Amino acid sequence: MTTDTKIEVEEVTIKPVETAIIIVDMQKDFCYENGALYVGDAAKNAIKSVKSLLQRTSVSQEHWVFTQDWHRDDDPEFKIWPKHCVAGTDGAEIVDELGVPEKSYVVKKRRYSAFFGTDLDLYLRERDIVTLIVTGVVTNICVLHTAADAVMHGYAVVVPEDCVAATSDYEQEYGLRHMKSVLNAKITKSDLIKEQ
Ligand code: VGL
Repeated sequence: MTTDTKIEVEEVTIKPVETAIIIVDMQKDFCYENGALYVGDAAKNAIKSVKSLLQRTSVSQEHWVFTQDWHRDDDPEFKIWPKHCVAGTDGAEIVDELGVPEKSYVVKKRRYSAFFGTDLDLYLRERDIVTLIVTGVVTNICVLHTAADAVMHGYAVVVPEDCVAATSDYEQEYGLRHMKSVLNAKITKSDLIKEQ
């Protein structure tokens, strides 16, 4: 499975000082083969792409936001999905490859959207952020719902397709298509993101 889709990608120019990078749920339960809800090989490619995006961006580490799905043991979401990302478990840890910098912000969330029941909007507004580069897993689930809430809150959303992953090409594509056509997100590739 590849992360390439038939969706037309566009070059995007961002202003680093007013941009945040959201790294959604890059956790062991989703990204490692022995994880409780493994996304598949596409997640490994996404880790590499996110890592290299973070290495070359001049967006401040303070504006890198790592989200963690962080469930109670009896979370009602487990009626939909197998148990995953239970608070405090190893599977809920962010993948070792990314190494969360001290200055970065970690948002623990119980629902698909990183805005729901968290102070993410407040954190971003206090820093005058207007654009979010949304990356991570799963494209059609937490990435999509976070992107949707971001747009509802008035942020411009950019999604580099190589930095997001889903369990099938179909889901990758419909997630991206929805973000593009319904949310007006800019769909790009990480090497097509230019800085002003
Ligand atoms: C997710 C399924 C269940 C995600 C979270 O991170 O996209 N997917 N919980």
